[in-house]
Amino acid sequence: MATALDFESHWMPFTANRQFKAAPRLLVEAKGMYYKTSDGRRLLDGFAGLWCCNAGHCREPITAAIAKQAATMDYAPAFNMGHPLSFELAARIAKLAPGNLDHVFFCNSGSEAVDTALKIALGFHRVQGRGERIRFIGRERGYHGVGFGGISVGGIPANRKMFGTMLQGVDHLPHTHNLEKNAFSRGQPEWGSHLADDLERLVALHDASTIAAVIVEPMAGSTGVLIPPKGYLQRLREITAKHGILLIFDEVITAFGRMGANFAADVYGVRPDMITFAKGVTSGTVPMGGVLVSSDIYKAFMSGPAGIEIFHGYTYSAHPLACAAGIATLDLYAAEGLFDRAARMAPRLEDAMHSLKGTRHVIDIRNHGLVGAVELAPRPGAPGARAFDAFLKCYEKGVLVRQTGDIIAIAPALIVEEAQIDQIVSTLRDVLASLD
Ligand code: PXG
Repeated sequence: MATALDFESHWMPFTANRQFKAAPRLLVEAKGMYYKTSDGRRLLDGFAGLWCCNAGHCREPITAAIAKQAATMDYAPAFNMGHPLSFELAARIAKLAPGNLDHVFFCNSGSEAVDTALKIALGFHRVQGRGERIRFIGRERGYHGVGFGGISVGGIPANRKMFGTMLQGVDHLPHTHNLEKNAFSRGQPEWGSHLADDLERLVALHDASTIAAVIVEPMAGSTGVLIPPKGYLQRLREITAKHGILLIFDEVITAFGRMGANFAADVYGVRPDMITFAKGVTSGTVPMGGVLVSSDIYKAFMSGPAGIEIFHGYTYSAHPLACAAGIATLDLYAAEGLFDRAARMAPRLEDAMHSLKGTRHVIDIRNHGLVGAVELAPRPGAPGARAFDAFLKCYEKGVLVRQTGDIIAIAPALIVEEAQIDQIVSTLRDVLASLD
């Protein structure tokens, strides 16, 4: 008999450790749309891992490319040396990206991508003699990872309150979530584009000459799937452009097919100056993140003083295994037309999600692309408890969903079948009906 696992040493991230270790939920295998649990149950993955395994789990072309690369060249120094795969992958990503977003800086996670983008913004202004542009504008309910930069521009109180003063000189736009105006919207809500005008107020307060960049998630995933109101992102683009402020889209969740296109920037028809990505670039197989920057930004650095243009980078920037995984992943997305498939399945997910209207506890349903969310009325005095119970019960019934606050989010791999969407939603329906 195998020895019992000792759960003590691993301090788990974003997890109630004591609660989890008292009743662990362990996954041991994955294939396609399914996980297998340590007690031998099959679990339908309604969340693509954590918004990342867009091609489905353990797809052979990707795992084979990783295995081959691991045996061919495990690692190459990231500074002053190169390897061919990083250049190939950067060119491939640039080709997918909108407009003049055509250079890629690689890192290993969404958090690193965000901190990298913020540093590039500061450097961009400085190399052009505008070193006083040092402020960042984020947004309430924004999630930009867990680096000090990311939590500073992010707008999640729990992620910030324990960690002191963070970056100075950061201000926040209001979030766009409003159930009185927009409950049960399908796709982009009608109300709320004017919330972008608050940026003019912040510009008036701080003066444009002090602001480096605005960063937002085009679709805010982590805090409960907040879909941008019609016209909102366009307005942010107009105001930032008018004042010489860079616009960064954090597409860690939305890039690589999640919204039914290459990037959310394509879906919403707005071109930012930088896009951060991670997750889907390798379909979650090997950690990788990156920042896509415009040719203007790249050129500005390349016109600066000779020598190293940016004193930034990671030991594992463009790691060969991640690059091999990335190339194989992009090949697979293209070969199977998975982004188009996501666009085709989106209406099916929309209809299925909205069929939950009227189910017990449900106060809102929202969706865009291959993303859906159900917001529940909180239990009095116990915010988040009802949705966490829903997550646990779905898990017991063989479906993995994601809980954040009183919201249940759904974001299946892009290979999801219609019957699997129906199973996810009908499980959720049964669970909600049975919950206190
Ligand atoms: N930016 C955005 C927009 C994200 O969604 C990050 C940055 C940070 O990425 P890393 O790779 O450093 O974790 C993220 C991550 C959830 C959930 O349940 C979302 C994320 C991670 C884990 C869970 O919504 N997003």
